[in-house]
Amino acid sequence: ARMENGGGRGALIVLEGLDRSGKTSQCARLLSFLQGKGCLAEAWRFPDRETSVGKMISAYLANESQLDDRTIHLLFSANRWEKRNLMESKLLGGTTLVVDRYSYSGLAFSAAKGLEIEWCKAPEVGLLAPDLVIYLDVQPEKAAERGGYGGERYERVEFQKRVAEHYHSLRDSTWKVVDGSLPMETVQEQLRELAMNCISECQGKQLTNL
Ligand code: DGP
Ligand code: NA
Ligand code: NA
Repeated sequence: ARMENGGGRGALIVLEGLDRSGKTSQCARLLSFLQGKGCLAEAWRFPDRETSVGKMISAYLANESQLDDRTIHLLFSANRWEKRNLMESKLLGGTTLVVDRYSYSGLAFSAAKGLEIEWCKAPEVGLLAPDLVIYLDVQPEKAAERGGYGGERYERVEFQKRVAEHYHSLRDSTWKVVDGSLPMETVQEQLRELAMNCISECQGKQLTNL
């Protein structure tokens, strides 16, 4: 049966976690599940490397360019700002967005470099607040054993350990922590349940800002 949203808004669902925590594949699976249920849904990701700001970020991550820590922080934030209006109109139009990384990545990664958390938060204020943040919890050492690790700037175990500590301190009531070391299917089942509950619960709630 088609999942009716009664003309209501879509949910803003964010997945966060360390590099190689499994976010990207879980987002893709969650999207097909939701679409299979007849739910209007799209998968998004940040950084969005397609925009001109995103291309600067991508070059930085590939170590092809050097940027001051605050400068790259603001570019990551700008990359979310340039998508804010489209995001809002999709959500208000009833589309649920499953987003691979968001402002919490901005805070956790930049704070792990030593930037002050309050300074890091400032440019995120006014972006849309997620209805649900799912944190895929994987030990930094375990994540490092997964394929493809080590290709980009931040993919070093010592650094990811600091990122994990900052993520930990950011958790609030909208966060659900899922053990990302469980089998892929088990993780997916938990994500499906969290997402379905969130989609029905957000109907009566206003979209708000961070
Ligand atoms: P991904 O495309 O999901 O692998 O992300 C690329 C890398 O950039 C990853 O190491 C996480 C990091 N990252 C994502 N968003 C931000 C952000 O807003 N600020 C900083 N400093 N790093 C970020
Ligand atoms: Na990565
Ligand atoms: Na990813």
